[in-house]
Amino acid sequence: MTKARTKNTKSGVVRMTTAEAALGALLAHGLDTIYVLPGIHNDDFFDALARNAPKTRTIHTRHEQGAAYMALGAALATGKPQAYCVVPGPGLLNSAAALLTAYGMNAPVLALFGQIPQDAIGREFGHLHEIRDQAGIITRLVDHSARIRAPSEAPRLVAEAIRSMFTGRPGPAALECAIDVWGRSGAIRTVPPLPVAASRIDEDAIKTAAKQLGGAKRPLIVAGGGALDASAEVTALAHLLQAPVVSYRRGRGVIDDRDPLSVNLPLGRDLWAEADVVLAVGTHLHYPLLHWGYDRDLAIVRLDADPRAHARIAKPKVALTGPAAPILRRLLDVLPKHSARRSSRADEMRERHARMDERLAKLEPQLSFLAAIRAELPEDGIFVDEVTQLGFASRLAFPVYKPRTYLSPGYQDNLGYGFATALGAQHARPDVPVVSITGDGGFLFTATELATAMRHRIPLVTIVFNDGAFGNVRRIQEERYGNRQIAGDLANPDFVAFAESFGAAATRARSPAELRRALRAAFSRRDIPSLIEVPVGAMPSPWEFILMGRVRGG
Ligand SMILES: Cc1ncc(C[n+]2csc(CCOP(=O)(O)OP(=O)(O)O)c2C)c(N)n1
Ligand SMILES: [Mg+2]
Repeated sequence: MTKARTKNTKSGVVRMTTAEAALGALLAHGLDTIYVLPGIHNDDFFDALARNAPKTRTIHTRHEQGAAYMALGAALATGKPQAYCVVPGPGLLNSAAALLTAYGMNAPVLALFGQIPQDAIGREFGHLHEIRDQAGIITRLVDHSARIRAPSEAPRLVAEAIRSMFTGRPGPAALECAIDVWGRSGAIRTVPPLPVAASRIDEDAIKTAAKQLGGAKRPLIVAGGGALDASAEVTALAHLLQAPVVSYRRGRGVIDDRDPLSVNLPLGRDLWAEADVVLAVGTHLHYPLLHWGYDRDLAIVRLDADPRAHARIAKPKVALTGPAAPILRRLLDVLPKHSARRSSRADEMRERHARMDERLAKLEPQLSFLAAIRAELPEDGIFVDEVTQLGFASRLAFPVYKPRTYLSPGYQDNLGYGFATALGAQHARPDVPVVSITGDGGFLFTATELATAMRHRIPLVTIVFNDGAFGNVRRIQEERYGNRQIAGDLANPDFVAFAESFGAAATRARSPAELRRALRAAFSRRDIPSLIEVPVGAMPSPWEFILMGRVRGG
């Protein structure tokens, strides 16, 4: 920490402010980047950032949701903890949709919230940005939260917050600190990063799981976001068992889509109907259990980091609790004893894929635009999905090759998440191109963060598919409500002129071939953001391939 403020007292103990102690603890955890929007409650923390400028990177946004979504994107793209810092009350609430999304996506995002003066908390004096029961609100958004009440508490509370992000159900954490506490000095004893307790592997459950899976005639694997760090293990199990792996949104990329065993949601449903044993890895099993159904003939082996998750919808035959990779490695050790050699299902799967591709072919122009993006985006480039027609189709048909190269909002599916999340991903991974696809509706949720991309030179490439509408809403009203249109048509800016007014590079592409050319130029630009507007009309509905009916359990 800076010499100006810190003073050695006795060994291992130094005198510094709460802000300096908290920042020192973040740095000790390798967390050197903070996405922020400043304000008086956090001025002392920002001064600590300024004093430590060479060691820290402070990325300021134009709205708190931008800061929180950027931290989310950075966390998703790297798998490492990322932090954001905003003022209390309105600042917290402005960031809340992103924090909620981080919770849904199990993303290690640390939120640092300011607070009104410590002694005034809960007394409703009408302090600037006061909100009733801020701590209570936070506890509804994240599993782990605390208030730093004194300088000496800061290192331990930061270390505990970061450990919590990787303990049990992974996910975000939050710390509050009052305006008059950040700058208070005290004797600080630093706390080294706290080890995440290794979870004990339940050998009995592993053996039962191995027997179930080994004896399965039609095994199926369902991979969710909890399998992202177990790609090699899931793929090895799939090969050993000749079990197809179904993934959708968060689990995309766990298995390489060039592997014939990788299947999309509708093909996964066909296979679910036939399956006798399912291995579910890090997934809510929402669509399979709630939409497709289950019965006694289906044995479910369920692996989840959160013991509360297993039996929420249906009790599994076998429950494995803990992080996916070590548990699956153990399963891979034991399984050969219980499983016969199986013949390859590659030909069968290729045929099934071909038939499914024929059904999906009606999703045009979505598929051709997605093919154009895939053709230009390098293998380890990152694609950031949105709640838009191209996004829905991408979840079914955009080939993904590696984990963390396809970022999708999961069950929150919140419109407007994409652009700022992609900015964070591109900021955290400057070594690979990142492409954000958005509708005209979703883009304008955070489009002002183009200013942030310019200020911090983030070379994100954004494609805005502009149909002049909340297209999804419009189509639902057309199909289900006698075409009584309400609240769906949009008055848009000229997106090219809009982006150029920030200093970004911008162009229009009217066909997949034009999009490829525009993308090539955009990916070669590594100093400023690029926007490509693609004017489109109404597109065919993807919902018959997503919201599908029951195939089991009557
Ligand atoms: C936070 C949030 N608000 C509202 C919705 C409901 N919603 C889903 S899709 C959509 C319209 C999307 O419009 P656009 O981004 O232009 O994409 P398009 O469907 O036109 O391709 C809306 C309003 C949502 N998913 N999330
Ligand atoms: Mg639209």
